[in-house]
Amino acid sequence: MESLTHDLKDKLAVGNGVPESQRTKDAASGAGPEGKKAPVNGAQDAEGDAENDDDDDDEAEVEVEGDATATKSASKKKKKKKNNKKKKKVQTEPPTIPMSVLFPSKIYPQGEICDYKEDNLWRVTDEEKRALEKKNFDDYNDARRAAEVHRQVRGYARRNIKPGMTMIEICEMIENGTRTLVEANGFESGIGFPTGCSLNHVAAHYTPNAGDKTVIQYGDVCKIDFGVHVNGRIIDSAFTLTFDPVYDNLIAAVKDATNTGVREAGIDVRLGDIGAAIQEVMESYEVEIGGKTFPVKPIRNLTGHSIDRYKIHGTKAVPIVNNGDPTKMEEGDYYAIETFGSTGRGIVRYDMETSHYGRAYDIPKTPIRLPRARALFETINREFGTLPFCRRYLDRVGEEKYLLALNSLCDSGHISGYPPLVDIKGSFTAQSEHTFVLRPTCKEILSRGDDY
Ligand SMILES: [Co+2]
Repeated sequence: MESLTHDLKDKLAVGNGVPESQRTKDAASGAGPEGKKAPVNGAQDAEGDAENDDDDDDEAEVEVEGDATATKSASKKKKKKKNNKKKKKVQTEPPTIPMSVLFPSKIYPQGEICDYKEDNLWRVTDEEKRALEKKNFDDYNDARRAAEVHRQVRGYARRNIKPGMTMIEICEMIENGTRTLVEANGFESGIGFPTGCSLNHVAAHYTPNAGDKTVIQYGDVCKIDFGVHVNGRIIDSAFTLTFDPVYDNLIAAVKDATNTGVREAGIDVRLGDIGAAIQEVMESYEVEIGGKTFPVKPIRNLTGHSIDRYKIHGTKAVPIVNNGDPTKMEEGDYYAIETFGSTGRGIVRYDMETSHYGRAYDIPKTPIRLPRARALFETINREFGTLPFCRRYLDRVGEEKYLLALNSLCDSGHISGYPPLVDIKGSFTAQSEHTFVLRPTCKEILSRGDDY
C-alpha cells in the first residue's frame, strides 16, 4: 500500500490531523493493544538454529518439517528422530491450514538475509547487536508469520486468478485465505489493509465496493497489493498480475527497480539516494505495446514508507525518484519499498469512487456531533483501530447505510479517505513491493519468496 508525496497530499488531502499536544487519552487507545507483551517462549534460544535454515521459506509452501528448527536441548536428537517419522504437513489448495499448524514450533521461517557492508560490516559479528536481536526475536517472528501467510496466499492467487473473474471474487479469494492462514483475531492477527487490485491507468488504492461488477480482462494490468499483520507487525507486499506477455518489460522494470531499492537500503543510507538508484533503473526500461514504444517512468508522487506497529505509514517516505531527501534509514526501522512504473505521465491524481479509509493516528479533539457518525466511529475503532479499511470491511461487520456518517467523519478529520490514484487514461502502470527490517546485524527481506 503506497504513500502519496506530501505536496500532493497537502493539495488533495481529505482530512487534517491535529498536533500531538491535542491528543486525548482516548485517542491513544484505539491503535491496538498497547503495552501488550508478546508471549515468552524458548524462541530466543532457537534463533541460532532458525538462522542457519535459509531454505525454509522456499519449502514451506509445499511441505513443512515439523519443528525441525525448534529449540536445541539435551533431547534434540531424540526429538528430531520423532519428527522425521511424523507425516509432513502440506498446505491445501485453496489454502486452509494456519501457520501455527504448519509450524508447530511457532518459529516461522526467516526472510532473505543480507549482510551489511563497508561502514556497517562490524555489525555482523558485534556481540551487543546480536544480544539486542535476541531480545527482538518475538517481533521478527510476528513479522515472519505474517510474511509466510503472504507468500502462501499470493502463490494461490497467482495460480488461480483468471480473466473473467470479478474484482470482488479476486479480493475475497485473497482476504479469505489471509484470514484463515493468519487465524484472524481482532488486533492479534488479521488483514493489514484493503486488498488493492488497481487496473491499468489506476496505479493504487482501488478495491471494489459492494455491487462493483468489474471483471478482470486478458489485457489488464492488475496490481495486487495486500497486507497481513500479526500483533500489528504488517507485511506490505505487492506484485503485478498480467495475462498478456506484452507487458513483461513493464513488470521487469518495477521488479528490478524495487530490488534495487531494497539492495541499496541500509542503516545510515539517505532516502534520496535510494530514490535516485530506483529512478535510474526504472528509466533504463522501455516497453512496446500495440506497436508503440513507451519509456517506463517512475510515478514521482508515489513513495514507499516506513512501517510502525499498527501504522502502515510511518514517518519516513522512500521516494522512487531522486528528491534529495537527506533523511537516513536507521537501525530497527521496518520499510515497504514499492516502485511504480508507468507508460503515461508518471504522475498520479485522485479519481473515481473512494473505497480505502483510515483512522487518523491522533484523533482530533473536536466532538463528533451526529450520533450516527459517533456510532460508526466506535465500530471503526473497535474493528480496525489505526489499520486502514474499506467499505466492504464495514459491510461484513454489519454496518449499513453508513456513507453519510463516514463522509462526516472525513470532514471532521477523524477519518481520511484515500481515493484511487490514476495516471492518464489509456496508460498502463505496474507495481512491485517488498517489506524488510534493518536488524542490528543484518537486513532481512521479510516478504521475499521464490516468486519475487
Ligand atoms: Co506499501
